[in-house]
Amino acid sequence: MSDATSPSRIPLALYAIGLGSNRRHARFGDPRQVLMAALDALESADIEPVDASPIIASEPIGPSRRRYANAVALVASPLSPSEMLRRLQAIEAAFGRRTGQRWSARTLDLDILLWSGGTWADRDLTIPHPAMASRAFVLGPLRAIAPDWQHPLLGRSVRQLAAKLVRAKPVDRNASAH
Ligand code: A4P
Ligand code: MG
Repeated sequence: MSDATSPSRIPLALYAIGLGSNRRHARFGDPRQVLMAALDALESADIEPVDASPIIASEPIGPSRRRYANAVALVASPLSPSEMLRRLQAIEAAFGRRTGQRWSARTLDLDILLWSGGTWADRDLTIPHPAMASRAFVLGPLRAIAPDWQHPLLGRSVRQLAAKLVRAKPVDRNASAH
């Protein structure tokens, strides 16, 4: 059945890509506009956009004081996870990302959140993204476009993880009162 010469027969993987920005870009504008430009930049001969969440504003986690714009995109691609990471890093660099300052204000941060192949772990790349299940700025947008995607390690859907995260906050204080 396989026909290696037909582009339509190349197996495509689905990726969920997290986008974040909390700096203006001289040409594109504020963080929301940076993300819109980044969503355009993701599309290429071998990266096909499937869906994109609404762009949300979120309070910063970590030392940076600036609010973020965050979104999640679903893309289909024949690229391997390592190739996809390199591609995302090239896009970050094209947007003027400064490297070497972890969690500093950045023009554009692109993370691989989930991959239809399941899990991946090497020196440069961990999939699922280790922090995704604890981050509302990831799970909120991801739920808008892929609520039924199962986290391969936690065995729960994105919808379930998001609901758990929302419940976890008020429960800390009120739970002991009941
Ligand atoms: N890496 C490993 N796994 C992955 C993956 N699944 N996707 C490696 C992407 N990269 C992955 O990342 C450092 C290295 O992680 C990469 O070289 C890659 O080989 P980085 O993007 O260069 O550094 P970073 O982003 O500063 O660090 P880190 O730990 O990735 O930070 P996060 O987790 O990306 O968090 N608050 C709000 N509200 N919204 C945000 O978007 N983002 C961060 C950054 C902090 N607070 C935030 C937000
Ligand atoms: Mg990152």
